This record gives sequence, C-alpha cells and structure tokens, in this order.
Amino acid sequence: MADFSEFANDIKAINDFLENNAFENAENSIVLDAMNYSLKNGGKRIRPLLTLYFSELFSGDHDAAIKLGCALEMIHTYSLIHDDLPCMDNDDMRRGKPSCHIAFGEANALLAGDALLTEAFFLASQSGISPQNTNLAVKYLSEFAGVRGMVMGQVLDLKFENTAPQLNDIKKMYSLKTCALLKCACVLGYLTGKKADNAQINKICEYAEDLGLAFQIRDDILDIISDSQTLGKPVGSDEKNNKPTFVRLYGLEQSKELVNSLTENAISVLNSFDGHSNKLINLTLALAERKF
Ligand code: GRG
Repeated sequence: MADFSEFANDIKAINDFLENNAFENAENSIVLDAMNYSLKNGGKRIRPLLTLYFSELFSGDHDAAIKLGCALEMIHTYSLIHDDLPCMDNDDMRRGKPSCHIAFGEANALLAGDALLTEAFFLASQSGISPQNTNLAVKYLSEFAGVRGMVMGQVLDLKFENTAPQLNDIKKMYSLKTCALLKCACVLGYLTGKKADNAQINKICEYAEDLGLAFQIRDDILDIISDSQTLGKPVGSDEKNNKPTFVRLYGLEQSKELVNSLTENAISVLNSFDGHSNKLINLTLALAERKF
C-alpha cells in the first residue's frame, strides 16, 4: 500500500524552498506575517509534488519545477484563506491551526490571500524556463486559477448551496474548483521540460481530471468519516453549509467505488505516457487512500 513517507524528501525540498525564498525582500508587516503563517504551515504539498513529478517524467528542470510548483502552492494557499472567511465557508481551523482570519483578522486575511495570488505570478516569472514556456506558464496559471477555473468553481459551489443540483453540475463544480489547479500543477511540470504540445497537454489534463475528481470525492468522504484532529480542519463542513456533494447524493459506498475507478483510470492514463514514474503512480494511489 502506498503511503506519503515516500514523498518526504521532495516535500522537504518544497518546504525548504518556501522557507528560504518566499517573499524575498518584502517589507515586514502583519500581512506578510499572515502570508507566512498560512503558506509555511504544513499542507500535503500535493500540487508542487505533481509539478515536480511531471517535470521528472518529461526530463524537465528540477529547480524550475520547484519554483513553479511553489507559485501554484501560493495560489492554493490563497484559495484556502479566502475559502475559510466568514463570507465563504466560515471555518475556524485550517491545517491544524486557527484559520488565517482567526489569527490575523478578516481584513489582513483578505489581503494575505490577494498578495499570495499576486506573488505567485512574481515567482512564476522567475522560474528560468524559456520565455515561450514562461508565457504559457502564466497563461495556464491564470486560466486554471481564475474565472475560467477555480474561481468559477467557487461561484458554482456558492450557487449550489441549499440546492439539489444534478450529477453533471456537481462534476462541473468539482472539475473547476479542484481539478483545475491539479491540471495546472501537472502542465507546469511538463513545461519545465518540453515545448508545448497540445496532444500531450490534453492527456496530462485527462489524468488530472480523474485524479482531481477522485481527490475531491475522497475529501467529501473524509468530511463525513474523519475527525477534525486528523484532518486539521473542521469536519461536517459540507453538511453545516448544506453543500451538495457526490457523497451526500450517492452515499459512502458508491463514492468509495467511484474514487477507486477514477484512480484506476488516472493510472491508465499515466501508463500511456512514454516515460514511467513510480512516484506519480504511488502518489495517485496514496491520494485515493488518504486519511487527511
Ligand atoms: C477563489 C475565494 C476563492 C476560493 C477558492 C476552490 C476554493 C475556492 C477553495 C478551496 C477550498 C476547497 C474545498 C477546495 C477544493 C480542493 C480541496 C479539497 C482543497 C484542499 O486541498 P489539500 O487537501 O489541502 O491539498 P492542504 O492543506 O493539504 O494543502
């Protein structure tokens, strides 16, 4: 059975980079404290790991992959800070500590999220990959994180509260709010090694769509079966906010089966690439079985 210890060295490399390089030369302020508090506060670092492993799969540049993966982690962290705000999910705990707005106040949390989003583009501009691929990295970061991606997913998430959407609507919401950033992570890794090829990028996105749906359904399952200490965030949040989730629609057993079949699909897409990556296969499996 796969577990996360296999990825510990790579997670350390990601955390070391963030610890030593994030927000270089930024002036001390309460907002900088809030940014550091949320960014350097654990997290599984799945997105930068995907960037790193797709970079390895396509013989990319390691340092560039760390920088681009960390840029994406900043965007992910901003989304978590904003997602926890009272006007969104109103959650008090994140990654085992008080949410950013509980620790620093709402205004500072809002600004910390804004600044993390902006800083991500600063870091992405410095990755050292070719100018053409840097342009593409910026394009994909904007596309997958913004109104064509994650933000639109959040719009649907809010719209569907207290409603009973069809399965396709839920899938679309998951695809945008969760799969989009995972797609971005994988494509960024690819761009550290190769000139863009649309067929390859589509196949990478196909993998990340299956991975992301499985990941989000597992998240919904954990929101029901886990506890807040293990998860580092409140459980029962979906019920509290009356959010329609796949699990609430189809029950735990069917949801677990779907996580397994999506994971199998994701791995078969991985196996169709020219190269082979045990780390990607094991990460895909570990995410399907994750406990936090
Ligand atoms: C744009 C305001 C705004 C919010 C973004 C998508 C989203 C909207 C917020 C994120 C909250 C959320 C439930 C996202 C879905 C994806 C997901 C399960 C995120 C949790 O990611 P993990 O498990 O978290 O990788 P860690 O803490 O390990 O990094």
